[in-house]
Amino acid sequence: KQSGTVGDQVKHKIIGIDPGAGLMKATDKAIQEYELKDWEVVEGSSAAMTAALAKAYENKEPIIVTGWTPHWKFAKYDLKYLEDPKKVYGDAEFIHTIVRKGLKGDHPSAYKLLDNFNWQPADMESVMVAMQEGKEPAAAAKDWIKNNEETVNKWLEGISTVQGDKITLAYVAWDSEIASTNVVAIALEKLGYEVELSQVEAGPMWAGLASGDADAIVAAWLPTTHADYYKEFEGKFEDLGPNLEGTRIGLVVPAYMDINSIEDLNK
Ligand code: PBE
Repeated sequence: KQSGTVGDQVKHKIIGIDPGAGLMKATDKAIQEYELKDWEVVEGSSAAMTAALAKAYENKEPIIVTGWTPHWKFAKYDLKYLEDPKKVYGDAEFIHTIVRKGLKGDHPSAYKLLDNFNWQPADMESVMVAMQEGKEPAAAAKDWIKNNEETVNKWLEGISTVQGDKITLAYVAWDSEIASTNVVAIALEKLGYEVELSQVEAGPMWAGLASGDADAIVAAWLPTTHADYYKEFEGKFEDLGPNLEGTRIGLVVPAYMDINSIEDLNK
């Protein structure tokens, strides 16, 4: 049994991810709203966060991370979201596909495929689990596409093929978006596109889409997580709507920890 308050046990640290993530902005807000005065959100990356979680979990040590669903960590570990009575992290939301202005005229086939792209949280999670188990993202995506022919054929149905036209997809190295972006890239390749994957930070991802440097993203968490970016660039992109429904963000802890709510962090 751990002694001291939860804050003492984890040295008043919440293990965060990349600073541009909406989840990080929401966590800063949570610190304010729940008056977590001497708490610190540690900036890092998705990979650093999951490494810290793995290490703590192996040793049954306490840890608090910024987390989201869909994510392989819920398949691998027994975890729970801390309750958020003030709803700082919003409700369940959607992931949207967003394209640059003019894509429809320039690359109608890619536009149609991107508009059709739609899958379930369990699909995304299965690609993430395969990646986590050591598969290269492209190979994990290929396997998923092979095993889900019916779904993929629906995305591709009736769309004319092209001959090596170039499409750039921007994304952030969040495990969920590595999965989705690789799957869409392979679907585009089936149509004959040559796809470049451009890994950037969240701000540059949105800015690149608005400026036309990137053709599309499948990584827009809305209406809450990326609300600021959406507002900042609104009018400079085309929103094709949700490609996945049922995401969640928040503070996540191992189930063996004896706390249930963000409010408990103040005790
Ligand atoms: N995430 C994963 C991102 C969106 C996708 C929840 C880490 C974010 O917080 O911006």
